[in-house]
Amino acid sequence: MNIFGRGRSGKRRGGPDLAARVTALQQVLQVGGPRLGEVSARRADELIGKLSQRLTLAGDNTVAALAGATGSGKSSLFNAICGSAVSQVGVRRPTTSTATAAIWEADPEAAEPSALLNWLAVPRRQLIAATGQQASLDKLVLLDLPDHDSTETAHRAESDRLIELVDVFVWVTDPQKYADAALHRRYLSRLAGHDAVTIVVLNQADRLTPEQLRAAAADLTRLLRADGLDAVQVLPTSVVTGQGIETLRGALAQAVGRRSAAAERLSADLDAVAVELSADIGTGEIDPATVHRDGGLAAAMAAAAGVPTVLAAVEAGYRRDASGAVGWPFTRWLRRFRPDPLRRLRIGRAGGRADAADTVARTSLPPPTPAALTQLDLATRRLGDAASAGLPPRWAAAVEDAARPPQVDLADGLDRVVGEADLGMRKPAWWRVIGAIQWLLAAAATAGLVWLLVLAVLGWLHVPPPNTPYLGPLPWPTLLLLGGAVVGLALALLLRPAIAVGARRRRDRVAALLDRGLASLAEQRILQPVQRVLAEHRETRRALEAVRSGR
Ligand SMILES: Nc1nc2c(ncn2[C@@H]2O[C@H](COP(=O)(O)OP(=O)(O)OP(=O)(O)O)[C@@H](O)[C@H]2O)c(=O)[nH]1
Ligand SMILES: [Mg+2]
Repeated sequence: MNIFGRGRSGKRRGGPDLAARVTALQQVLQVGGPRLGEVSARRADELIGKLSQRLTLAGDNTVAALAGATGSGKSSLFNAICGSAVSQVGVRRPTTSTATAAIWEADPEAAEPSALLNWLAVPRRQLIAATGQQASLDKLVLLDLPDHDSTETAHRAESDRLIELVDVFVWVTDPQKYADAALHRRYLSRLAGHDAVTIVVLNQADRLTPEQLRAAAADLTRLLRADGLDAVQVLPTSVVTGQGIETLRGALAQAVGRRSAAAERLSADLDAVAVELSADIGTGEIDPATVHRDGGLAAAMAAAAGVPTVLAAVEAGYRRDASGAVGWPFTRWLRRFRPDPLRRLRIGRAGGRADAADTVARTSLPPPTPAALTQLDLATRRLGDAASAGLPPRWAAAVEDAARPPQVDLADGLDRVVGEADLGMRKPAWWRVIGAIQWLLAAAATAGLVWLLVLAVLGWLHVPPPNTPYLGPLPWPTLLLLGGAVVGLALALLLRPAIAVGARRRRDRVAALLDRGLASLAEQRILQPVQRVLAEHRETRRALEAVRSGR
């Protein structure tokens, strides 16, 4: 009889790929880190330890354990399978306080698998010759465990410890205790998915009539389904009448013969841990490549960085410099009364740049207003919310944290972008040409003025004036003075629209430059950290997929 569940027994599960699945689980823990739940991560970590130990001890042995409530008949069944009174059966409850191991070995020369037994830490051992009726159990290590419902906490601890380590569980229950809620909650429901390595025995069958036994078995089967053990069948036994003992022996022989119970148990453990971890990881995340600095964030960063103030200063600075270079030389001195807006903000001029060794850019831009900071905060929060859509809480929190770097850092970064930007305040070539023409015109006007003054002084002194040359009807000195002054002034006035166009163009160029600077700041401080968390989530999720057996 195949009591290991429908159609599963022949299928070797979890064998060669176990190592790959363990590696994947290690990757889940490593990449997922603190964003996994503590309990599930600790279980996974313990499982990795157990797996590597059990796999190195693999050998040919299959370890099965008789577990159950006190008085259910574990020791009696153990002795019945061993064929002799190896374990003490008693009327005093509980009877068994330390586990006993029976080891079936056909080869009389073979030593007991001491490494395995030491790992299990079971000191009481009985070697049984696997010959004759016992031959089918060759390589079985059967443990008689203390009860799990004891008044003695040490019994329960020992039972729990070994239940974690064994390959095959034989749950021994009896007509009185099979429905015990603690048994189902604490043990059987945690074995969901371990159907292939679980045997459930309803012992003391002799205490029931055949109808009662059928009803009890059906009831227990229903409870097992509710525990998530979908394929486990209930095996009725009686040590008194011998009912079911051979079937139980056959089931154990089958587990030993398959030689894969250890791998199957570990595989089921991996599946259980994967299910637990999947709650911490979820089913998907948004594509990291779709995380962008949308309009809201770009605008909020620009406002917080004081970009509008900078651009206004750049435009005004250009006008000021231009009128200094190409304006009418006679009114240029007025410029002194107009302060340099860029120098005032300590940006764009040599003095305003942070020197390389200095870690803090020091512009004198007014600090971002509370309203601008609120906008920035809102924009990063929105980005964090959008990027964390569909993630379990710890991952969502990690994404949101990444999207919101400390405000001081961000403000410092914004100031740096503005402070370090090359605002391109070089003087255009045409300024120099026009400037030279202006100087020539001014020089001509000045020469004309001096000439006229000399003529006037000579006239006042009644010294006969030298001949004044004429150009047409106009004397040269007058022509020089008026021509120089009028043409210079006209030139200055005519160039005003050109200066306005130049100022706007420079403003646009600086706007684009600052936008690039802010984009790269957003990239470094916000988008990349968010993308990194999303990429790690994806990596963890994919590693978890590789942990599952795919059954
Ligand atoms: N009628 C009947 N009595 C049984 C059967 N199996 C065991 N018993 C009796 O039940 C009592 C307990 O049996 P044990 O084998 O010591 O039970 P245990 O599960 O090992 O108990 P602990 O060691 O205390 O956990 C003993 O008196 C047995 O004789 C059975 O199939 N039918
Ligand atoms: Mg016992």
